[in-house]
Amino acid sequence: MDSPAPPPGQTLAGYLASQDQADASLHALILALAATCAEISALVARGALGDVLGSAGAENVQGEVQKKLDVISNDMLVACAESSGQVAAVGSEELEDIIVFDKAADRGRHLLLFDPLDGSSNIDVNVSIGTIFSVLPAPTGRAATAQDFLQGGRAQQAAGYALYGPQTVLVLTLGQGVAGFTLDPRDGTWTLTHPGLRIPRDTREFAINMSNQRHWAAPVRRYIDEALAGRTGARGKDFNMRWVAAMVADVHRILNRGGVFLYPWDQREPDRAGKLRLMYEANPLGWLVEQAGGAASDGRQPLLDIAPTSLHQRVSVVLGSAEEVERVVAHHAEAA
Ligand code: AFP
Repeated sequence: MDSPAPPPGQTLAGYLASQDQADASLHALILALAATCAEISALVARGALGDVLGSAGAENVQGEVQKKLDVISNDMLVACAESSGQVAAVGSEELEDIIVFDKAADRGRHLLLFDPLDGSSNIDVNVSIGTIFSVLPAPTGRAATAQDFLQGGRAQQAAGYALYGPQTVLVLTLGQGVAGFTLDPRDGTWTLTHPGLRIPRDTREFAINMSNQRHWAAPVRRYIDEALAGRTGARGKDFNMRWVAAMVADVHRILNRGGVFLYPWDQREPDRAGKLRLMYEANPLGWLVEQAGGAASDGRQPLLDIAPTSLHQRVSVVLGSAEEVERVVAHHAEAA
């Protein structure tokens, strides 16, 4: 049973102190991450005035051109993890290899994974972007290795994101439901404004990049065709569509009013499981969605049940309102 939702108006520190799970080092890490996200938010808000827009002139491990803000926010989160003293090692979308803070010692109880700036293509056009993070347990009695990061999504101790939109919000789960906090940019404080977020089981809204339609597998085409057919089709209701091109923003909308998000495998690169990354995008957001009563799948199995094989592993993603995710999974099962 989930704990009853705490009252709105609490500070982040107060909320953490009220949780059943009294893990002081985890709470200290979350407070440190929240403070760094508040700093990133201030940089994002200054935009061109802060000389943070545009390209950094390099590519990341995914072969994507890095934006200045990708690099800046990555460096800020690495520094935050190290100075917090709670983290043994970090992995990031922007770093090919993990960083171990002390190779000679058992330092920090957690492993931290992050996508420092999700939705990079939105930065220069002033559309929502975010930071996603996932916290895993670190090994004890020895320094962490890359292998230690390959833990399934159900091993996460905390997961969350900061969304830099019209408001900056921090949405968090420690495995006891999902809570949302709003940043007051005047003093950098986070206040609980969205306790006990729940995703309705059904919806009339989907999010997918429709320009890839001709490349999708048959079960995904069938699901979207049925939605597009509207009230005279198999679904008997009209659907609306949204696509922000920042998963963190699409997931935030789904956590607040329901919906389903898909970034499926497609046949342009058949050997690639999908576009999105399992460890620092799909797993943390998938856990948040499950904790809010939704479902998260790769079309065949829950995202959180996937046994990871590499840090930058990609995955096909369907998540959001449970009824819709179940339908996509059923279409895949039928096709198989
Ligand atoms: P970037 O961070 O490289 O912009 O990618 C964002 C993202 O991983 C995810 O947040 C979006 O949902 C998805 O890619 C958008 O992809 P398309 O540009 O193919 O629509």
